[in-house]
Amino acid sequence: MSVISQKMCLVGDFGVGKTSLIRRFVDDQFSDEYLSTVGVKISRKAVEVTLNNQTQQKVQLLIWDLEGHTKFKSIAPSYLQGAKGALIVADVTRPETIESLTNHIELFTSVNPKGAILLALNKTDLVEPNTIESLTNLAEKQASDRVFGIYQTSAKTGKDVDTIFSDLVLKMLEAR
Ligand SMILES: Nc1nc2c(ncn2[C@@H]2O[C@H](COP(=O)(O)OP(=O)(O)OP(=O)(O)O)[C@@H](O)[C@H]2O)c(=O)[nH]1
Ligand SMILES: [Mg+2]
Repeated sequence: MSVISQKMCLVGDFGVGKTSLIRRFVDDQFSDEYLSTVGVKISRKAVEVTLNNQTQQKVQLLIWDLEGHTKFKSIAPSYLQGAKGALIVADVTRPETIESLTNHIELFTSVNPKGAILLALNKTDLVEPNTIESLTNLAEKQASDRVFGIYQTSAKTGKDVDTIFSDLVLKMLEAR
């Protein structure tokens, strides 16, 4: 079976849980400690997915963990180049991180017009279900047609973490 190499990026405001989602997916670990990412860190993971026509495909994922965006510092567009997909992350305990989803979506799409985007509303272990619901509605308003789904995740409990990565990989392969 041939192996395809695919690049994806994790994008979002600082502290929303980008590094934690990757750590949960790649190592199945979580830490409450906050070590802010400086620049970019690339992780690798081999996954196998089932395509629409039922064939198995091996994928070598290159997961680019980008440092959080702030009002004063936006991420370098060159980091996004060549990515077939992005996981754009917000933090349900900080609604302002949901409001900045639009900027992240626009930046990623300007570099990769055909790239697939998944929105992850993270840290759902910390808030009530009705709060999550109203924030999901807010996120829906930010979504463009490149966004194929909005997921509610927790890097702490592992909720939907494998799902966001595998669903994004499938969309990235479709867009090829
Ligand atoms: N309770 C809870 N805490 C989380 C979750 N995800 C991340 N955190 C915590 O939030 C803080 C920031 O997480 P990071 O993964 O470092 O966030 P980041 O988006 O990579 O941050 P930058 O690299 O600074 O952009 C850490 O203290 C994590 O332990 C989650 O799903 N639930
Ligand atoms: Mg980080």
